[in-house]
Amino acid sequence: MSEVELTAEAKVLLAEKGWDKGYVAFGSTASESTVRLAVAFNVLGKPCTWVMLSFDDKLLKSTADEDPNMITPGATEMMGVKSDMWKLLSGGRACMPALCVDGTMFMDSDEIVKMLAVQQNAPPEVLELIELSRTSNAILSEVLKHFGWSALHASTGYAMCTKEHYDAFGEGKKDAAWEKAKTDQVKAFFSKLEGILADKPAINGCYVGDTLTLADAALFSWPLSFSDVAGLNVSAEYPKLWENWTKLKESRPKGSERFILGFPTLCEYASAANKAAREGGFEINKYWRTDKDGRAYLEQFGVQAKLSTAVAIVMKERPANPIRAIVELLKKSRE
Ligand SMILES: N[C@@H](CCC(=O)N[C@@H](CS)C(=O)NCC(=O)O)C(=O)O
Repeated sequence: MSEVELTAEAKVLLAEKGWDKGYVAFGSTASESTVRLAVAFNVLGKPCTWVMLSFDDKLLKSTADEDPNMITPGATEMMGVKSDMWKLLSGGRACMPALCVDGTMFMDSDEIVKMLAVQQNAPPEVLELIELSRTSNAILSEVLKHFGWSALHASTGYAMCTKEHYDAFGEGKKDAAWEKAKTDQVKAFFSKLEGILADKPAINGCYVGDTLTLADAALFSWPLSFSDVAGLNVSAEYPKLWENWTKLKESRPKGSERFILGFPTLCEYASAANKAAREGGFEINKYWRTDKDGRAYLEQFGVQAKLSTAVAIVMKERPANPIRAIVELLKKSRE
C-alpha cells in the first residue's frame, strides 16, 4: 500500500474542501497512470469524485471555463500537478494519480488498483496481473522517461512537470549496461503478457476472460506508452498484446476516453522531441534487434524453461505415457 503521510495542514485542507469523504480521485485521465484509476472505477461501478490535475502549476480553480474536451470527466475543480496545494496534498510527491479514501490519501496507480482488487476479492489470475504491473511499474516508468518523456519535458523547460522527476533520464544520462538491464526487464514483462494472451482462445481486449477486470485497468496504458512514447515497435514484437490493445481501444471503456483521445497528442510531441536523437541511434528498438537469434526467441516465450521443468517432472513421476504427460504439463504451464 502506498499511503501518503499527510501534515495537519493537509488534513485541514482536505476537510475544508470536503475531499475527506468517500472516494476522491486526483488526476488528469489523459495521463497514462491516471487512466488506470478511471478504468478501475468503471469496472467496479463505484462512485468517485474527480479533482482534475493539470500539467502545470495553476492554483485551484473551477473547471467551468475550460474546454470540456480537456477536462477529466466529472471534475468541477482543478489545480496544477506542480502547484503548492497539490505538493501539500500529495506529501511532496507532486505527481498523479492519487486516491483519497475517507480522508486517507493513497498514491501510485497500481498500488491503488491492487488495494481496490484485494477489497473486492478479485480472482487470483486478476491479482497476479495487477501484481505484475505493480512490481514492474518503476522500471517500466524509468524506461518510458529515458526513451520518451525526458526529452519532451526538457524541451518545454519542465513546464508540465517537476524537473527532478525526469532529468536523470534521456540521451547521455545512462550507459548501455543500464539500458540493456532495464530493457531486459521490459522484455520479460511484455513476454509474460504475450504468453498469457497466446494461451487465450481468442483475443478480445481483456487479459482474463471476456469482460473487463481490474487487471485490464492496471495494464491499460503500457502497450500505447511503449509504442508511442518510447517508440518501441510493440505491434511487431508483441503481436497478441497489440491486437488486444487495439480491441480494447476500439471498445473505449468508460473512464478511458480522455486517454484514448488526448494521450496520442502528447505522444506526438514526445516523438517530435526525440526525433533527432532516435535518428542518431538513441532508440529503444536496438535492444530488441540483438535478440533475433534462435535462443533469444525461445527464451522470450520461456520454451526451454517450460520444457526442462516438464521433463524433470516426468523423470520423477514416471507416467505410463511420458510424451502425453509432457504435452499436458506444457499446456498447463505459463511460466
Ligand atoms: N508510478 C506512478 C507514476 C506517476 C507518474 O509519473 N505520473 C506522471 C503522469 S502519468 C506525473 O505525475 N508526472 C508529473 C511529474 O512527475 O512531475 C504511478 O503509477 O502512479
